[in-house]
Amino acid sequence: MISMTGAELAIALLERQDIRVIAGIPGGANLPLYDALSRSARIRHILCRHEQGAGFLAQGMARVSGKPAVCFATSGPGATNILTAIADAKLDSVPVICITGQVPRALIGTDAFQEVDTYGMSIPITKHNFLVRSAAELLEVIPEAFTIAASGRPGPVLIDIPRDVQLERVSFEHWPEPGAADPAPNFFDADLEAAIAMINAARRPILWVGGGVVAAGAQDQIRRLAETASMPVAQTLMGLTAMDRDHELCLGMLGMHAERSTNMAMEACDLILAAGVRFDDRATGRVQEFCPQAKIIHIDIDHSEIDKLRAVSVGILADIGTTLTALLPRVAANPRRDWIDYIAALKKAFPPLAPATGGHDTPQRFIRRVGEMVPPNTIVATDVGKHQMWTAQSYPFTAQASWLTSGGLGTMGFGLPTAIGAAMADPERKVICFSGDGSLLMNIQEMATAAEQQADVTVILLNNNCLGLVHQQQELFFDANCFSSIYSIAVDFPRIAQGFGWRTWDLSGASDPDAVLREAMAHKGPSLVHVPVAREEKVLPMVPPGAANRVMIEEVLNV
Ligand SMILES: Cc1ncc(C[n+]2csc(CCOP(=O)(O)OP(=O)(O)O)c2C)c(N)n1
Repeated sequence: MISMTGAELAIALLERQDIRVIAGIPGGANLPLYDALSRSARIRHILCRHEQGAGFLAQGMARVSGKPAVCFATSGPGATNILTAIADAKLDSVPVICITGQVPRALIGTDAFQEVDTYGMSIPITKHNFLVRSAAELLEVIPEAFTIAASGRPGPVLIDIPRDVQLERVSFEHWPEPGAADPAPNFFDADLEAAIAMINAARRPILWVGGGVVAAGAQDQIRRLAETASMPVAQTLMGLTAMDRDHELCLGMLGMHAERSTNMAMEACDLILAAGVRFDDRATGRVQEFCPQAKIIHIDIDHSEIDKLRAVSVGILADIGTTLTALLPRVAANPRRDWIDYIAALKKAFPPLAPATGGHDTPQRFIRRVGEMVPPNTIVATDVGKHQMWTAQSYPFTAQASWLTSGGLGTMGFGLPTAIGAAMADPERKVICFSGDGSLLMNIQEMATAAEQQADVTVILLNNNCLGLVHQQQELFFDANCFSSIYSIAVDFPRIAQGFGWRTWDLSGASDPDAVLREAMAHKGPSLVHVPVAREEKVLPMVPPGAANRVMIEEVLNV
């Protein structure tokens, strides 16, 4: 008979799930868990400075490893602080297991100190959640949480454990099996047949790839299908590492901040093979007017995505890699000269705004320059704003890179803690984080965590001293009434970073910015590169929110 407390059992079950790192912050309601964690020989704890930071650290670990990662928070404010990172994980399908402490069972519902209904609040922002009623339940709940988080379309699971359950003794005979992902559903042969026939018959097909391709690791099959069938590839924000950006068939990102030629190619296509995408409005524009001439084949692991926003001709509920592997040998090689020439003509008529080479004269060319200096498998994180969109447009992504961005929720403050988590999960790879001054301030306290862990993370701060993307929308859509988007003090970010023990470089006025950047990129350990950016620099093109993708703004006179 095995006997231990609920807290010891929870930690032992996490060890059996092969968890090596947990990010979190202790408090009254999860102290028994922390006490048990202190005795774990296998799990290292990363003490964050804010629970949102812990949630994003776990996201960084999960996004890079593809496996569930764990974060801890106490009840009440600890739990509410971490919820943003959990909602973010839900929208971007990231397998995070969040374990919160709760007030003792007898006090639940009494407005006890630091009591909030974490279970209730987390229902709509998790894939699943549990309120544990006894220590014995943990034997089922913890493995099941891992199964749910990793199966099908991944997502966050929250486990709320009352303090007295953590202290309760439990005896049991056998350890449960660790939770693992269920096998993916298989496609129906008839659907595959239909998809093959449609691809072979199409005259102007496009492959539209999203985060699901990256999660499935199906980049190789995507490239082979594109090359065999001469299908140009359009990417969602989450799918930017589904294919090398510099591949001749890659059209880059579609939608709100796409090249005009990419959105026009979508407009003209007669077939879309949509793989691992969710028809997000930032990608489709006004969805009723999206690709008006196209039939749609949709491959996705989540049945609720198929036919959700647009009726499709063929929906395939299966793993993308398995489906494409079965489909590939039956797709006819076809040069589709007319279609490829048409797209080349579009690119000539509407030359790309994304730079072909790096430099220091615009933020886009600067971002490309950074990409030219770092290895192709670099982990690239961003915050949210113009700098994020410039990175999406201009960074030379490869299929070996990892791209960590808050796509669905668009959470400022995502970048730094997620980049730290990425560095923890894969210390061998270079991790860079493009951030904005507004976003960096939202989780800047995690600089202390990075310094403590000596995380090899370089934050590249594109500082325009304003809430840039909001400022741009006010300029374009609110008659340049730039209310509350410009900061009136200039924060000295290098000094602040130095105060946290970071190495810093400043490109303001640098006579040889390439040399400074090269030195910064060669550095190991937490570091900041400060890059001043003019407020007037815009993210263009831009489709106005709610408009069809063909309505693109390409030039704006600065006001
Ligand atoms: C938590 C949060 N609050 C507000 C917003 C709305 N928002 C979107 S972009 C943006 C400005 C971002 O500014 P900054 O980080 O400096 O980046 P920039 O656009 O200047 O590159 C704001 C306020 C958001 N996305 N997330």
